[in-house]
Amino acid sequence: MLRFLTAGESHGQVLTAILEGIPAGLTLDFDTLATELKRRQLGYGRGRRMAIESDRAQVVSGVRHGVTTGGPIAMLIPNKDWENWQRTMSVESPPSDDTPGIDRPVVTRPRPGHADLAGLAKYGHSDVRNVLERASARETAARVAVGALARQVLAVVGAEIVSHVTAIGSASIPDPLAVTFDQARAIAPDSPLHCVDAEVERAMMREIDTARENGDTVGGSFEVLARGVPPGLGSHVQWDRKLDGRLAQALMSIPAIKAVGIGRGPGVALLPGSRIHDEILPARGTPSANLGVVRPTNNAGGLEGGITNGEDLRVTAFMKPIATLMKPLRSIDVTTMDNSPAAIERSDVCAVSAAAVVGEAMVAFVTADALLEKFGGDSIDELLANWRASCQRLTSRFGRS
Ligand code: EPS
Repeated sequence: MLRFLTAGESHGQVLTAILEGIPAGLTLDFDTLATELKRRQLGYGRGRRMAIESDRAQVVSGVRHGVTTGGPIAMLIPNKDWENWQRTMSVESPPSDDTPGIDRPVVTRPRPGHADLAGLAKYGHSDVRNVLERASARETAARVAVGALARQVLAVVGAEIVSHVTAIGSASIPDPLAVTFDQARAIAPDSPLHCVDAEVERAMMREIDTARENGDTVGGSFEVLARGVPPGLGSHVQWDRKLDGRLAQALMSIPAIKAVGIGRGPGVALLPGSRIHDEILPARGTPSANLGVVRPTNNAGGLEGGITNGEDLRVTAFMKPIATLMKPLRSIDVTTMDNSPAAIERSDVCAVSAAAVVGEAMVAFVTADALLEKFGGDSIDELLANWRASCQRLTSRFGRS
């Protein structure tokens, strides 16, 4: 079983992730870890915080001489901005006289759409900061570090994950399912919004500009694709083993994600069965054949009955606009319960392209978990031996090439 926890506040000293269940014997690529964290920081519409941070994960356990031991892997991502927040975020009370930074006033005006009001009520706080610091999407940097290691497990069996942004506000690509894995993978790493269509991307940037000019924010959607995922991950036999359910939960847990679609997603409700279900044709020697068959369409997004069917996994997540508005919405002051505009915290106008990188990380984590569940995961050698045996069984049964 693969599992992880994160800890850390947006302006605290450090973000922490503990990942347990990575098999022993995996030679880690630390450059990939750095690259993934960098990718999450990019994107048109991000705020000033990203100019301050240059996220790096320090691996402090579970690895010796570059190779995993099978023990829990702890990673630390320092928050550079903490230097400016040491007094406000001090763990000890009161902060010592020589602690640098300023003492910021308490936050009392909850932002509609953020965790502020519900969190304040639930935990009995009087300062919204006690909620917002942990609810901040800054936490997703730790998830991307986790995902970067999960990807390396998937790479052992040749599985890869990419993403592309499908909509920002009203600017969208017409048919996301028509975008191939290779097209999504070919997007330049420094592209402004990680969209496959340059013209649509310009329209997306205009949506962000308009929102910024209006003191507003804008949401959107992104699709995550996984190629080379072995057939047979997840199971139809019990509700909590269905991989589509597990993926949806993982993506929904990303801040601001309000809906998840598998394959054609909500579009399946609009078309008859004859146009939704992906027909099964004999492969007759087609080199790309999977399970000895060809599927002319992939509306199912690589999952049938909650089990991977060997086609590309395709999952879309829909993100609401960020809750911090420079032209704030109506709210209250929780000290007086009188009308008051919501608080303004430094924030992003749009973070959909960053969320796509987080989405890849969550898909990598869930898929790697399901992979280890099926093939066993104490060591990479064990995983590989079981996976190869499974490939052989499938080849002799279905002629998989
Ligand atoms: C984020 C860091 C945060 C925000 C953003 C994402 O930094 P700060 O609060 O210092 O500007 O930019 O968080 C939110 C959008 C949010 O709603 O909390 C990051 O590292 O991604």
